[in-house]
Amino acid sequence: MDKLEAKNRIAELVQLLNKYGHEYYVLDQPSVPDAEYDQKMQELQRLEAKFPALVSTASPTQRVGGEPLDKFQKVEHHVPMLSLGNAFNEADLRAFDRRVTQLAAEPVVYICELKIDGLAIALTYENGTFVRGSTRGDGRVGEDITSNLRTIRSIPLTIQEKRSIEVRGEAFMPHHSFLALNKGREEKGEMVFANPRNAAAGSLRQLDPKVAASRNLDIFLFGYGKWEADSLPSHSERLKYLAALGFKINPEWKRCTTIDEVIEYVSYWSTERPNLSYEIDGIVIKVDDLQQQEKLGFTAKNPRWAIAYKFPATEAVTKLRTIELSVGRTGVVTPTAILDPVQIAGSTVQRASLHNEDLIKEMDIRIGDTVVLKKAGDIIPKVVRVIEEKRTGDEVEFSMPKQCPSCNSELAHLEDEVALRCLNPNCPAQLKEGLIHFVSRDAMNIDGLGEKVIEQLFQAKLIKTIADLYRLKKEELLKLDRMGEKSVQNILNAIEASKSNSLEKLLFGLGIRHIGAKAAQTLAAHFHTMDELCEATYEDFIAIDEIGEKMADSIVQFFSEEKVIELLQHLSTMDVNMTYLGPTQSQMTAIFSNQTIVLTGKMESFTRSEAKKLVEANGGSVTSSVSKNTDIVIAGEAAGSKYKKAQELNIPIWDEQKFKEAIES
Ligand code: 0OW
Repeated sequence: MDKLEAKNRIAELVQLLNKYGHEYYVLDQPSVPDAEYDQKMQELQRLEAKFPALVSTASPTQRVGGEPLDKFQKVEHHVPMLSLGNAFNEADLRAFDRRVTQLAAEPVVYICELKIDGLAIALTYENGTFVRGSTRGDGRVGEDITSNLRTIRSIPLTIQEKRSIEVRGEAFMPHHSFLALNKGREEKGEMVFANPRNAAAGSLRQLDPKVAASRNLDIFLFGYGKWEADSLPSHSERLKYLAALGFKINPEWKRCTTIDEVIEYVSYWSTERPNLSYEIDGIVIKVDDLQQQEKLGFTAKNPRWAIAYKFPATEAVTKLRTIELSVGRTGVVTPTAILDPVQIAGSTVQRASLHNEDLIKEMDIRIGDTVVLKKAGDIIPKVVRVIEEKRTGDEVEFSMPKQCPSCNSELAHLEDEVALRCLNPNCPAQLKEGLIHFVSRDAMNIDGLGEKVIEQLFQAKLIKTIADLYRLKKEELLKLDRMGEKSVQNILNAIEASKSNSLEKLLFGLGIRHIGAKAAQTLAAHFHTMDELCEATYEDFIAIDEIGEKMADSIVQFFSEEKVIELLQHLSTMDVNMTYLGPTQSQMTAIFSNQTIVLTGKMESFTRSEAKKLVEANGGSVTSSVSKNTDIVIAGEAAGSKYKKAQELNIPIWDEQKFKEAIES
């Protein structure tokens, strides 16, 4: 292929891939399968590698930039990025309506929008190409974070008109990304983010765009910044125009002709909010007509033509009874507050992670304290503060033990970590957690071997190492409680089936420090067999883009351990596959990938909407009625007709415990 042909093909691929990206990330309506997108992306990468002079900034291969910055440049906003005045109740909203109507001296129509809880961003396009993105900062001066914003797939690199415009919106982290990010950080003994907003802000303030790219951020645009005058008469027309240009607009906006309608919209989303896959902290109400906006103008800080209704925080007060310690598979010792059960945001909470000793000391949390609880990100219960005035003097200060609660080995802090770790490789808790991890969905996916079964097998000394799983006998399993013939056979079949997994699942299941599912996939796809991996050197690993120094060190050290070499030999003799079988989207997605789930009955640990969110965060979709297309019915207490229908249709029925185990795995 000569240069001209390459130029044409590259232009064609860039246009196609940006179109596919818009369909997938903005409209959520992909028109081609992932495999076709990946194949065209690989063709473009090959052509650009052959003809580097033909690479354009609009190419989707250029989203994750080069070297990390050493600092962010400052950017001045020609049109200040204002904040919003707040309303906290119906009376505030009616007062806002009276003020606006009086000042406008005529009736006004409002546009209501969900108030996305992320961070405000400005995007500048010149001649239709994305050239700069910045944070709001103090409203007048922000930081240039263009390289990080380029990694957000729903931000178009070029728009449908070759015009110059600055648009504004809110970048955010969807719930499922937030949950996955915190889970990974907790496992690595790192500090977790308090809520999706902090996680999004922290991600966009990273100097290395590769980090931002890994955080699955998203954005909704909500208005103009600096623009060449256009004849659009209203804010709602602008929203439609921004969508036509290729921007992602939140679809829930609504035109309200009276303040009563606004109040109705606010009340609807106050209850519907937990069903969203992202965090909102209120509703933004704006006058729709742009001339009326002009007439109303601004105060020093806020537009007079807009207000933010803020939802009341979801908090509750309860007593901290005791602090339990758990030892994770990486040896991290995590303190958990055990609380008097309390209702908060629609579900019963009786546990809340306290993360580490530093936090307990910082907040001076004592056993017996009365504490304020909040649901961060609407899912994770968090101890916000102690109510000291309620102290009686009987409260007991807490200190982390010096010994591991499971094996009594000395606990230690590694390097600069806040987490306290048990370093004993034979610690029963770590071995057990390691087995739970090994059988979990993203690892070897051995259905039926949930936490409770592993616990029993471990206590009965039927398993200690991973290899023992493949030696389990039918009569041994039959001894476990609530284990009938059928369940035992299902487990043995699942163990046998796991031998055919592709290498990346085994690799992730081995629980190598700093090697998550994504890194395992990268390594498997790169080395193809376990032998190649075992023979690879530090240099071989560090040469792979996604593998950093810590990860390379950890892999080399892991494969040099005698017990690992022995384990791999055992697994190989038991015909556990150790070859990369090539990724398919379904192999990489989570528990409920492409499955239809029906929730019924009352669950102890989750509200209906939390359970729905967790199903969606793990690749499934929730429908309200049971049909032949239903894959699983998850039944809490007092499940009614749906339970019966599932039995009639012979659809698998999971109880809450099984759902929890699947999610936690
Ligand atoms: N967070 C939001 C949101 C929104 C702007 C326009 C003029 C003043 C506020 O979803 N939907 N619409 C606006 O409108 N602002 C929003 O968020 C603001 C931006 C700055 C501080 C808040 O994040």
